[in-house]
Amino acid sequence: MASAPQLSVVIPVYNEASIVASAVGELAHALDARGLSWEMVLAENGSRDETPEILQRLSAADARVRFLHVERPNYGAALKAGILAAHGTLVVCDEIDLGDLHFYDAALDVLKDPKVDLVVGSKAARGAVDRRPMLRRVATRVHNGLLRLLLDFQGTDTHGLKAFRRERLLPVVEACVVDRDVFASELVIRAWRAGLRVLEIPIELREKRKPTINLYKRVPNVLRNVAKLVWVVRLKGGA
Ligand SMILES: Nc1nc2c(ncn2[C@@H]2O[C@H](COP(=O)(O)OP(=O)(O)O)[C@@H](O)[C@H]2O)c(=O)[nH]1
Ligand SMILES: [Mg+2]
Repeated sequence: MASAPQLSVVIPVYNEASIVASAVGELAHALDARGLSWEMVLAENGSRDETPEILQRLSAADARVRFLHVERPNYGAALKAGILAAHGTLVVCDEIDLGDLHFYDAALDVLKDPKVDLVVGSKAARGAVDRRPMLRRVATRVHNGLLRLLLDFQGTDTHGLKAFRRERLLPVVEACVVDRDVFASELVIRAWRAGLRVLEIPIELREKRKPTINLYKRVPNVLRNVAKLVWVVRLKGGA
């Protein structure tokens, strides 16, 4: 790579053949329109559909689109690998069904303030709009309530859109111990506990397709990883 881009967009991708090409195309177009130098790191793992082939094709057509492939389906591991592979001064963590340019604009604006390290797009902050089904909205509240209760989390959301200064967050990312869904929570909680300046901004959540992962199937793993986090961060004092 000639020089580091201003922005790396990191997106975990899993079985997204129906939307991945259009989502990447729309995002590339929008980033170009903003006059930014950028790269996209698409961290795919374990897909059983055409997603890897589509990503291969997209990255062959545009060197700024990078494709990371590992075998195990694991959202957190993919996100972490993507962040560690990113080169940009700033990083936006996005999801392939979101691509919310309002968040990019607002977060990059907030990050002009050199004192801010991490911006979290919250689906549950005052002013946010969340049109997902009731059960998923409740799950977000319960998850974040648990984090508040067990880990002194002070915010309203940890999962989903984030933007940060790569160099400031790298040690935090490297310290993270859990994977799957809870990695995203660990990243935000550790950043905050490490004294980094974290700001939340409300988002309007619109998914480009229906959720793919069954909510109930995620619960045992989330609980196990939250318990592990409580053990490592609070009881072992590994903050
Ligand atoms: N690499 C990878 N990406 C995943 C995995 N599960 C979900 N994703 C991606 O993570 C993002 C969010 O997934 P989604 O199904 O919308 O879950 P939600 O965050 O609960 O809405 C999308 O870009 C998915 O393609 C996984 O096991 N591995
Ligand atoms: Mg989604």
